[in-house]
Amino acid sequence: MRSANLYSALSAAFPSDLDQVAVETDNDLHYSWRDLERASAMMANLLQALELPAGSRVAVQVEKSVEALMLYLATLRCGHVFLPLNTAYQSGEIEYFIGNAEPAVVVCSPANFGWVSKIAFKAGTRHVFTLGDDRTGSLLNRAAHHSDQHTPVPRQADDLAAILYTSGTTGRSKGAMLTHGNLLSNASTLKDYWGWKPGDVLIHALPIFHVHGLFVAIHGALINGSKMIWMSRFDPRRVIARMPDATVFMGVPTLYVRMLAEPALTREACRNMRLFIAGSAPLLIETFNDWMARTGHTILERYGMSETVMLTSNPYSADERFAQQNERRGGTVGFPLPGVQLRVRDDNGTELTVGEIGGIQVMGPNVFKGYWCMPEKTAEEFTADGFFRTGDVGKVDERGYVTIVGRSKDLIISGGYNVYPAEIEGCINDMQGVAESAVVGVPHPDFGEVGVAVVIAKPGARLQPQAIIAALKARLANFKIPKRCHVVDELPRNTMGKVQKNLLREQYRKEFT
Ligand code: MCA
Ligand code: AMP
Repeated sequence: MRSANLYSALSAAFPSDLDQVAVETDNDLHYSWRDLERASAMMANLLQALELPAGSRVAVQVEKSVEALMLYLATLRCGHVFLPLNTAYQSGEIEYFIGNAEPAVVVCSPANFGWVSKIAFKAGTRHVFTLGDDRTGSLLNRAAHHSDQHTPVPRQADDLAAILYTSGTTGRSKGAMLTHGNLLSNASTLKDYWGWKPGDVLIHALPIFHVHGLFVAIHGALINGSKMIWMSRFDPRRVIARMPDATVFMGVPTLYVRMLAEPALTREACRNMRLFIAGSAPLLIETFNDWMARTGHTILERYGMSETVMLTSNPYSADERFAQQNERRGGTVGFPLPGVQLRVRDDNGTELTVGEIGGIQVMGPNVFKGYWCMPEKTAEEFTADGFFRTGDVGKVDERGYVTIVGRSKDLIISGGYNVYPAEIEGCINDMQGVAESAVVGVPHPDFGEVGVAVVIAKPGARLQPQAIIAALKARLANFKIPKRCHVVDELPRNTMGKVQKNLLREQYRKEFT
């Protein structure tokens, strides 16, 4: 049977002239397609020499670099499972992920080797390598001794390629298991849907430990043999300065908001650009309209999840004849992608019709295999007839455009990162003198939404909001920290005694706007 290894499909799309530039970095390094191929082969040979069991996890918490991208490709090549981790995660968070996923290999930044290796060895990981963002570290030193020729290990479409941790609808983080088939089908669909063409150049300014930067952006460029202008971090001025050399940009709404604040963002600056894509969080209609007015470009908004990769997208429709019937509509996330079935159901599971609001359920070749080692959780999130419950609430209009109107899951999306109030509340409730807490998301001009913590003290205890924030910073990734904390006498409750978060959201709605 033909191998479905994702790397084979991606590399088949590399240009025939492998000496062309594949990645150009912001510190002016140029990597050719041959460099990607050979360096990832050396890393794959290193991983294979470790003689790990099939399906071993390779957990990676490193700063963004082209070598980190090569490590992802190497993991695919040798058929292991890539497990990327946000660089903001602190030791308690890393301990949970490593304990849960039991990776055979952990790769971390040289500066974090002390604490990460301690956690990894304690959890039974045998191999811990380092990888810096300046081409340093034991991973590269060791890979240098291996051959630069490597044949990708045959994989079936159903074999795991990656695990991405997400909290799904409730509770502790769950590892969403994505297969080679999930990722390849989505990448191929998006290549056609977004009209990728020869000569396209992508500005890559997103982190590479989540679906958006790692899969949507990188696969998009690789499967089209397109060059990437690679930015180690997002800087609005640098992105705008490079637009004349590029054609495609992808970002979370915060990136668009920040670029709009730059006077350099003009029609002229965007003259060469073909497509601006947004997702991961709701794009405000003001941002959509302002972008159109300033640049002449209509942002294409799409919607997806870690569990499903991309689900819906506004149309690309470069063909002007269709522009009127098939336009990109602000405030909507477009149509289900080809191959994706999407339906809206009420709480009783009854199918809703045009314009009615309910839970969004999906099915398709892109939908994940389940949560790592959590068969019950997986079963809970699927309907009897095999649809995945997204936890997003939305509607479909008469023309088929999908609009997300909210979420049934208690989730805050801040600057494109997911923050689970239950996790933050758990940390606050553990603090001395705290009786109870509630964390709610409120509008924020830069991050779209941010958390506000509302805390009640135990009788006789005196709590300082700043001390609560400082204590959280020591335990959690920085983007999860509530941007404000209020100590109050009581929380609003319903007759069942449950905290009414909707009232808190309303009360603090204008905190930042
Ligand atoms: C940084 N900070 C944040 C966030 N990022 N606070 C809330 N939300 C955030 N997202 C805070 C830090 O805690 C810090 O606060 C201060 O801002 C400066 O941190 P720094 O790292 O320098 O910030 P930055 O470089 O300006 O980063 C902002 C950013 C970044 C560029 C918007 O958050 C980002 O790259 N977001 C993209 C996330 C993404 O790729 N999401 C895709 C997920 P202090 O100084 O107080 O410590 S994939 C997904 O959702 C699905 C599947 C999909 O559909 O794509
Ligand atoms: P993640 O768990 O990081 O994969 O985040 C997935 C969630 O991000 C989805 O379930 C949605 O709630 C949200 N999301 C992604 N894209 C959009 C979008 N374009 N509009 C609104 N919400 C989005």
